[in-house]
Amino acid sequence: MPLERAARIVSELASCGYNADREAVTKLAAADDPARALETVLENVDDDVLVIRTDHVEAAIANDREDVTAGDSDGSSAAAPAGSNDRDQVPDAGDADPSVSTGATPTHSGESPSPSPVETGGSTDAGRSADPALRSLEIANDMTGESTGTGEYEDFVSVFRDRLERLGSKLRGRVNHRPAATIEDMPGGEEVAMVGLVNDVRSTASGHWLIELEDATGTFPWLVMKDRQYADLVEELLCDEVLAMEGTLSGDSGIAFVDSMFFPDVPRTHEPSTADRHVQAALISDVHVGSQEFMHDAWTAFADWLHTPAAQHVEYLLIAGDMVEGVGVYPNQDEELDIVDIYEQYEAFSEYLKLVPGDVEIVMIPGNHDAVRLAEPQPGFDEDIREIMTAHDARIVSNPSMVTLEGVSVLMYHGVSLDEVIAELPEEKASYDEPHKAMYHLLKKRHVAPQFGGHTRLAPEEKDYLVIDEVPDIFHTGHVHKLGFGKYHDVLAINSGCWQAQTDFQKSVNIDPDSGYAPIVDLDTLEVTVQKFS
Ligand code: D5M
Ligand code: FE
Ligand code: ZN
Repeated sequence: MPLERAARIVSELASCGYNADREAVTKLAAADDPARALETVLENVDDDVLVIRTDHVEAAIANDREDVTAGDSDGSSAAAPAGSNDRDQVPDAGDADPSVSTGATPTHSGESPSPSPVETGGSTDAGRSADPALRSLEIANDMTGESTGTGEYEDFVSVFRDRLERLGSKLRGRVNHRPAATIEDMPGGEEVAMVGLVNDVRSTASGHWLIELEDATGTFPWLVMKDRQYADLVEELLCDEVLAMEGTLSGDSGIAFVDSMFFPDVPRTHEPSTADRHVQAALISDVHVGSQEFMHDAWTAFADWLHTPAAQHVEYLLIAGDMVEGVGVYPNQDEELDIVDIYEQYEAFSEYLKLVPGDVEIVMIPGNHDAVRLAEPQPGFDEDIREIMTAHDARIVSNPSMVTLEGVSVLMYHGVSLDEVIAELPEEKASYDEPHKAMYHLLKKRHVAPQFGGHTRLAPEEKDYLVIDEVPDIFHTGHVHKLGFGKYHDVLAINSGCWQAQTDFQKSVNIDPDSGYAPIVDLDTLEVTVQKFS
């Protein structure tokens, strides 16, 4: 079957270290003797070529014809090219075993492969390389190479000052605020408001809530009465988030009773931007190459699918962290490692990335399993690791980063703080089963990791890169290995699943991961379809 043939060609090229244009694959699959054509391409292509293009295939086919007419037809098969011995981290991609390609066809839902041969699409197929000039990809908030923090006390002061300044500016127009130090000198019984960081949340003996707000001048206590409508909001609060409170001072001006609370939030008037043409992005994360649980077959099926006509509009691939399983991330993790060397993990990951068509634009940020500092913001990979992954010319940026694809802004963040949001908030407001709802809270707080000192480690920088300054059109996270998406004030929140089957740890705590799914976003409508590959 031609589709399988195309998929097998991709796998075979990858096993020899090559990526390929979609059109080149189509041409190879359409050749009279694809195996021979492939072999000729591999024999003739220059050593420095990383991506096989149509002209390589055309040259090879022409070359081959000449050879055949010259009577040289040994008929040897190229079904299983050799030369993959130095790449044995990528299991059986080069095998002649058709199982590598079958995954592409039957496993995904709703998009049954066209029964018409791929050849008919041929080189004029309106593939994703039709007009690369229509693409645009911009990156903002990338702090790679910009880290200035040394972890000193002053750095913490400046990062929190910046947070309060920038998030406070979204609130100051909405309340008649006063600095903490001034409030205690105001007459008792007055109306008062303050913008600050949540310093502490405590329940009192009588069941009310005491919230300490801090600004640059000091702290002031605010009391939320248990029977007030805002009592419900108190359980959503995280330490170090920025908000505004409005209320009435007690008689001795020692405390204020909360009447209203304001969050930086996404304005309800927010209107997302969309692309001017039908183009799609695949949003994934948590590949975990190097783990025994990495799902080779699902990934291969996904990559094969990307080469089919059904995926021709997928022109961007965003990967939100945890490319590899890493080393020493959790206690006893080594017992579940398939590849124990971190560099070899990236080498294997790079081979898997080569299965993705060469004309798909890739952006990746690191996660907590990757080989960069654990504290956030995490800079993009260093040179050693970039060099391993040069084949695809991916954009490697920090966690978090704002990526704008044809006018559609996507805030990419790995998602470690989601564990915290889920742990702190009541189940109906944030749970592993509905990870997008946990993301809504980060949007409301306009910060990807508000709470300092818990799960999420923060590296203080001059500026708080974790503030969500501009409202994104799409918010993309991963980390919790659960697939979920939905809209919050018209911002599309997507938490991608993973490419790792359930680990022993996850089994022990009853986490049932969503493995082998690729959510695909239409950038012209912001609609999501989910492709399943496992
Ligand atoms: O995270 C995958 C998910 O599983 C995320 O919600 C954290 C959780 N997880 C996984 N392993 C552990 C251990 N050993 N302790 C605590 N939490 C864990 P990932 O970043 O892929 O490991
Ligand atoms: Fe992960
Ligand atoms: Zn993670």
